[in-house]
Amino acid sequence: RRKSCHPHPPLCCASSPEGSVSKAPGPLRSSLRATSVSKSDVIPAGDITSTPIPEITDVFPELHTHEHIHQFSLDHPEEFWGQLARSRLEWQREFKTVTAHEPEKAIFRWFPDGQLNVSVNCVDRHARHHPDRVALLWEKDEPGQQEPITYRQLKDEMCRLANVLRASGVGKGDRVALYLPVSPLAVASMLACARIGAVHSVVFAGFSAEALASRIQDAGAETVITTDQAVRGGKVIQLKQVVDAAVAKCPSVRQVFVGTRTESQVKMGPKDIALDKALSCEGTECEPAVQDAEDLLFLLYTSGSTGSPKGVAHTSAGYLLYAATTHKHVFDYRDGDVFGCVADVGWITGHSYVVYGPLANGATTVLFESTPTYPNPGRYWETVARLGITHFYCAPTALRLLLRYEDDWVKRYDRSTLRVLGSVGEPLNHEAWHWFNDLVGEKRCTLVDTWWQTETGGIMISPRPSAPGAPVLPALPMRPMFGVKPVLCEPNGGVVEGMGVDGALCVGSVWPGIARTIYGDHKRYVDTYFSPYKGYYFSGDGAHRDQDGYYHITGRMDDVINVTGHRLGTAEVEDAMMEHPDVAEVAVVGFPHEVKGEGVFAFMILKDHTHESTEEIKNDLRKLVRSKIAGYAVPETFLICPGLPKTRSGKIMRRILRKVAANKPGELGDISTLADPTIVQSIIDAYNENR
Ligand code: 6R9
Repeated sequence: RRKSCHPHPPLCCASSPEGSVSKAPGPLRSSLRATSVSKSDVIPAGDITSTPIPEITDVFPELHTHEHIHQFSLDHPEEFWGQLARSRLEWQREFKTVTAHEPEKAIFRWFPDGQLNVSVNCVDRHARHHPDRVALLWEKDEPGQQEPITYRQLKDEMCRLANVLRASGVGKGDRVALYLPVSPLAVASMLACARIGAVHSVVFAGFSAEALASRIQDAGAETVITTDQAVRGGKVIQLKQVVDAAVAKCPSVRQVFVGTRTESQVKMGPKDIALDKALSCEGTECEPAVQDAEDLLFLLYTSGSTGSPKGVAHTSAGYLLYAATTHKHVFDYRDGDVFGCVADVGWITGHSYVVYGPLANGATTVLFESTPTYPNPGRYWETVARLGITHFYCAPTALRLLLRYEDDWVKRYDRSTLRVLGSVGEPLNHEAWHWFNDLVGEKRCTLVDTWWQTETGGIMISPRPSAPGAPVLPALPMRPMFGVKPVLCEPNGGVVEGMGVDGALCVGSVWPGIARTIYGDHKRYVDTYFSPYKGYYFSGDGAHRDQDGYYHITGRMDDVINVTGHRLGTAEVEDAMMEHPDVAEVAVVGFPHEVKGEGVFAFMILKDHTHESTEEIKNDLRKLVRSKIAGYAVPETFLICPGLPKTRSGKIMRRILRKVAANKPGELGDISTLADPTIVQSIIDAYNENR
């Protein structure tokens, strides 16, 4: 079926005949070759020819202060975002209308009559102005190895890949599942989808075959892109094998493109296509699809409190504008900076601040494939020194892990290039804030604790942007972004006014980055985000507004827990555990964990007729959760109890279990509404015996 042709040296992957993977040369696939690139090779100094992105005060010179601009963005969202969209994005057809929302149906439309292609905005226009500027700096898992990819190279590779997809029948609106390591191939694949109007669904390459399969099925994806293997922290992960197992359960899949990361021999089946060979047949020009502003750009699956993970759907222009604007103004990005966000591309942080935000702004963005402690706890800071990183954006869980090691792991590396530090994913506690700010940033960098969600598309609350010189306080995200109006609500739906108050964190404005729906289930979107508090978007988090009007996040209000920055629905873990034949009932809660933020704690009742030893059962359960979801979802503790605390209507009172799991039996509160209050003491006894 496929053309046979002379192999170009492809950028991403090796060409591979059926059944094996050959060793074609190519800059991006020299994965195991040591490349020593000096700092001067990778820093894009001297090639900055385009006009830098204006500061917000230059865009709105008639508004004199930050406060005025923020207020203007809330009072006149159409003028505010319209002006930014016109000046910062390249349109195929200019929009006339800025918004056409139907709030009562939770339908939001930004720039509905405008047309643009996201890949042109992220690549072509920069390749036109500064083709030799480094777009991607791939920090590979193998210590000391990096590969710079220029905008010209990225454009060529993206186009080749887009041509491969098009030639294979992938068209506008088709969903493509990406199961890939953090690599230029992952970025090129996302952009190639955008180029032809296909919708990518990146699945974090740590998810199990079953989790991948359910995401492929929900999206109805017919095409998958993966690699032979992945390497992370020196360990090999059998990506292709996981995909094989997933695809076996997905009849919708008709083709799997297999790129190369490690040059291992992988078995190729009838649906598998060697990506390098396919790429070598295609040229480096690819006409971009004409895309409506509201055409889908991607789906990203995330956990909710009930049911299966939901496909959060983002569209093109609004998402891109919001990712680019927040990247510029929260991080004070300037031309020539080297932006280091170490998130995996499988999470929203990777989408918005590794790929779309930085590339829309023509930045040099780092792709970090490794872990914070490989080969040692100095990895992050050694990378900062070697690549000349100016912005370092990571998760609190990594900071809490690293601060346990000697300060020398930080101090021995030159961090003088750093200007801005950022944190995302979970609350940043004081100890980690000070370690990051004082030791890593030497108290001279700006540290932004950024609060946002998969559903918000980009940063919503963060110390910057703000008035010049405005204070940054430890361990809270502080201030709303332009266009964002935080609202705190009471359980009865009323709005909590004033300062020094707590409530459910809602948003009372419509910003361009808001997710438009849950794929295939708009009702669930409405029910989850717009029904709890009428007229507002509900985040699922609680917050405190302090005396100065700054926001503190108090944590999730639903049954979602946050383990090492990964969102996990307790119901997902319970569902997986219930598949064990010896488990009668189970309730999973989160508990405070020093490094992970939250750990998973499982209370369970076993069936009477169990023959296996309880240790065997626990081992089986670990395997089960790992295979159904992922390693991070495996409970730290399995506690066998005689019963669970239930109300008379049979609802498990999780707040009691949370207190037990946190070892705070003195703070149980009122337990009189339980059907059997005596059960609580027997659970506490079981907990104490288990310690
Ligand atoms: C970007 C991202 C979203 C949930 C969110 C909240 C928690 C994120 C936070 C934070 C406290 C911060 N969260 N940032 N909590 N302070 N700065 O993480 O998206 O994976 O969808 O998670 O993460 O609970 O609701 P996502």
